[in-house]
Amino acid sequence: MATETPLLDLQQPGTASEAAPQSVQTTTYTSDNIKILEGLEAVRLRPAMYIGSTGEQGLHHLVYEVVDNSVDEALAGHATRIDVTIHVDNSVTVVDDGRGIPVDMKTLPDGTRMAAVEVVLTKLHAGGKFDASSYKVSGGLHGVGVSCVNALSEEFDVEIWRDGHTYQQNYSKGDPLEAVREVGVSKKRGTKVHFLPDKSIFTVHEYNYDTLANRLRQLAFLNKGIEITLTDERSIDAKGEAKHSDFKYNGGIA
Ligand code: 0RA
Repeated sequence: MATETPLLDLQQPGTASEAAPQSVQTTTYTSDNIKILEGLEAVRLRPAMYIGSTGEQGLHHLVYEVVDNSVDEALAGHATRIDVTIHVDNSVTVVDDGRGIPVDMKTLPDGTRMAAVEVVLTKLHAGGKFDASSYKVSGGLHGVGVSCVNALSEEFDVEIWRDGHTYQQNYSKGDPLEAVREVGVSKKRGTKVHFLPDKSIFTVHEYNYDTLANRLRQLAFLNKGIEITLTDERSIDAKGEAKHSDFKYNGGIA
């Protein structure tokens, strides 16, 4: 069983525990060891504050937000490919072959216990570093986090392949429908996110293939070596073929 990392880590920076008199509290809290976690209510109340707009740009921003998490996992050296699919209902799936979002149990500052993936998907992280500092910005509207996508989705499903197991959890409008559960074994590694943007929030409900393709091409160019694909199941033709793009830029001289 993995060692638990507290979400509220009350360290005493600059104080050697041996030197400090037992009865004297010298604790200094810095922004570095306090992780402020807020719920997603604010995101549904003021979506534009988090994703820029509730129009066409905001709708597409949801995809960029999810893909950025996978790009970060690739930049950390753990993922090699990212596959994006637009489904017939304009829901989107993003799959990567990274380590998989951790599923170990965490204790929140209020004592609630929750799987790490549920913390990632239901809490806004502000005012401090998140564990493993894996939530970096990779362009655009400053990685507001995949939890915002969850908050603004009618359906949001995550599947994780990690340590020989498959884990799943489903959400609606940011609320979990059940706890994270192990649903089987797997030799794969990685994360799949499937989401259906909430039609009551967005004023545009159809994804534009070229808009997504242009952004994914740009990400593949900026992050050489990562393979990023886009498949459009809305466009399946008589031969059963969907529109598809495959982006991969290698380092050397092409
Ligand atoms: C936090 C910690 C670790 C991985 C991730 C998050 C992670 C997040 C996403 C989102 C999409 N794909 C992702 N893949 C990984 C690493 C923890 C560890 O294994 O040590």
